[in-house]
Amino acid sequence: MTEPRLVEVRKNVLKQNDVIARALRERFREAGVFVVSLVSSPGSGKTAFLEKTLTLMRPQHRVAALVGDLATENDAARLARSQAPVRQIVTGTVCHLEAAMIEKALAGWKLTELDFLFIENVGNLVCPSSYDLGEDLRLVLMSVTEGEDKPLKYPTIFNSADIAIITKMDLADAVEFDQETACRNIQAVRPGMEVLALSSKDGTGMDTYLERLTQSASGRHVISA
Ligand SMILES: Nc1nc2c(ncn2[C@@H]2O[C@H](COP(=O)(O)OP(=O)(O)O)[C@@H](O)[C@H]2O)c(=O)[nH]1
Ligand SMILES: [Mg+2]
Repeated sequence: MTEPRLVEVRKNVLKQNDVIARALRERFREAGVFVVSLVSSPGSGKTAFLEKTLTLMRPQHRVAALVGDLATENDAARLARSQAPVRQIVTGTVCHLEAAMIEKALAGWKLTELDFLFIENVGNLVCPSSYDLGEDLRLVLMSVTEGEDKPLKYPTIFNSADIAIITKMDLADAVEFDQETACRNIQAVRPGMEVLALSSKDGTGMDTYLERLTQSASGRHVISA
């Protein structure tokens, strides 16, 4: 039986994305830039976490960010407070970033002048999982206010990521967040997955995360001290 046409079209789009993502990965590698992407549901704290990351890293590293949203340039304005170069990608009706959007947004940027490039994806726990962006590391965020069961409900996004980040730990007690159950659920869908818990608000856990990040990057590239 022939496959429905819709499936065929989707497969071609994904294949096309993979070709561009592969070229991007090669460009990033040649330029010596370590690329980290962030995925999560809307409101999990991606922008707050990224602003904190850029601010803390900027004294030692050359950092920049791309941020995707369906509408507005609000997040780019928030991230720009870190003084790092930032560009907004407005996707309109598209619920995820694609490799071609990254390629276009990078126009004019000298990648060799960067150590780290961060990409904040559109807030969505479904669509971004299928699209490779050429990144070295993909972080999936879940906040303590979302409930411990999200990994069980959205396993694919956890499977497409390298590290799970539990955010808003400063609110954990107030919402009776059960970290043990959350971690067990993450391990159920992705055995062995690395999990970091932190707060962008009070800075808890940021040191461990930044150390982890620079360690990964130094394993791949020579980075500025
Ligand atoms: N208490 C607390 N609030 C946070 C934290 N991180 C983000 N928020 C708040 O959560 C809301 C959504 O955060 P935002 O960064 O816009 O999430 P995004 O949609 O994933 O980019 C904002 O009101 C933030 O101030 C955190 O670590 N602790
Ligand atoms: Mg955001």
